[in-house]
Amino acid sequence: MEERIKALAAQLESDAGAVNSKAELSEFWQKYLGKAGCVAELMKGLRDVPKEQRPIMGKTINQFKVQAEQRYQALEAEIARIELEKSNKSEEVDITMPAVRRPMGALHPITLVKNQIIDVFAGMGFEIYEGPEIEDDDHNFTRLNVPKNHPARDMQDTFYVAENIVLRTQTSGGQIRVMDRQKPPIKVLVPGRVFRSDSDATHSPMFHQMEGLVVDKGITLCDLQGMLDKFVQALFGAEVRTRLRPSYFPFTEPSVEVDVSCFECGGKGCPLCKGTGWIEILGSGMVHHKVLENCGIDPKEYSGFAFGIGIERIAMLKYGINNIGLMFENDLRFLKQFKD
Ligand code: 2U9
Repeated sequence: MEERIKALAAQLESDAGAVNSKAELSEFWQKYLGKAGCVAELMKGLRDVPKEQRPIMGKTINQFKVQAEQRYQALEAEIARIELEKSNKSEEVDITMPAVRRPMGALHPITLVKNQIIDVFAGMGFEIYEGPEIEDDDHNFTRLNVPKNHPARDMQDTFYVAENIVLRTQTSGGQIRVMDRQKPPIKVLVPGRVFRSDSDATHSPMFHQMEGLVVDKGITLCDLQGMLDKFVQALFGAEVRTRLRPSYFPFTEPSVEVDVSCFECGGKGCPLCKGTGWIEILGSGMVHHKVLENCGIDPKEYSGFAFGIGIERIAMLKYGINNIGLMFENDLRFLKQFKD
C-alpha cells in the first residue's frame, strides 16, 4: 500500500501541473478527494491492512489527503487569479483612443423663429395657449364672423375632414376657446400648425402661425402699433419702424396689414424690399364687435386687437430663404446652416 501511495503522490503532482481551468480543477478534485476518489479508495483498503500496521498506514493516507487538499487549494487560488486576469483583459479600455464624435444637432429655423417670437411676447406678459389642429366649422369660421358663403371657406383653401370638420386654416379657434373660458383682461398667444390648400415658392399646404389676442377695457389701435413696434425691434433691430396699411379680414374691423421698414437697406430701397423701403410681415386689426359678442364679451365695455404672423415668412425674411419648400425637405446641407 505504501508503494501505491507513493505512486499516487507522484501522479498527483504531475496531474496538478496539468490543471489550467475550473473544469480541470473539478476533475482533479473528483479524482483525489471525491467520494470515489483515490483518498476514499485508500481509506477503504485500510480494512485489508494488518491491524498493527493500520495506524501508521492511516497516518500516511492522511498525509496524502493533506497533500491533495493543499494542492487543490493552491490550484484554486491560481485559477481564480488567471480567470480574473482574463476578465480584466477583456474589459480593458484604451483611454488614449480617440472618442467617436457624435454630430451635434441644431434647432430647425422654424423652431428658432417660433421660440424667439414666444420669448418676445412672453416678455410682454402674454400667456401661451395651444388649440386643436382639427377644428369644427364653428371655431374656425362661424364665430370669427366668416359667413357661410365667404370665399375663405371655399374647398380650394380649406381641407375638410368631414362635414363641418376642417384642418384649421388659422389658429384663431384657440383664441375663441380662451374667450369662452376666461373673462377679460385677456392677453394670449396661440402658436401652431395650420393647413391651407395652397402650394408655391412662398406657400405650403402646412405652415406655422402665431396669433395673438388682447382684450380689455379701452384697448385701441395705438396699443396695437406700440406693441408691434416693440415686437419688430426685438426681431429685426432697434432701428426698424412699422407702418399700418388698411386691409380687410372678416374677424377684425378696422383691419390692417403691417409693414416693417426694410432692415436690409434701412428704408432706402433694395432688392429685398423691392425698392419700396417696406416689407409686409403680418396682418392684424381691432377684434370685430361680432366676434366679441359671439364669445359673450360686451363690445360696449371691452375692445381688443388681434394679429396673425406666418412663422415661415418671418424665417424666410430673417435668413434670406427664397423657397418655403427648403424648410420641409430636411436636407442637412440646409439645416446645418442654422446654429443659433
Ligand atoms: C380672433 C379675432 C381675430 C387674427 C388675425 C390676421 C389678421 C392675419 C395672416 C398672417 C399671415 C395669416 O398666416 S398668415 O397667412 N393673419 O393677417 N390674423 S388678424 O385675428 C383674430 C384671431 C382670433 C378671436
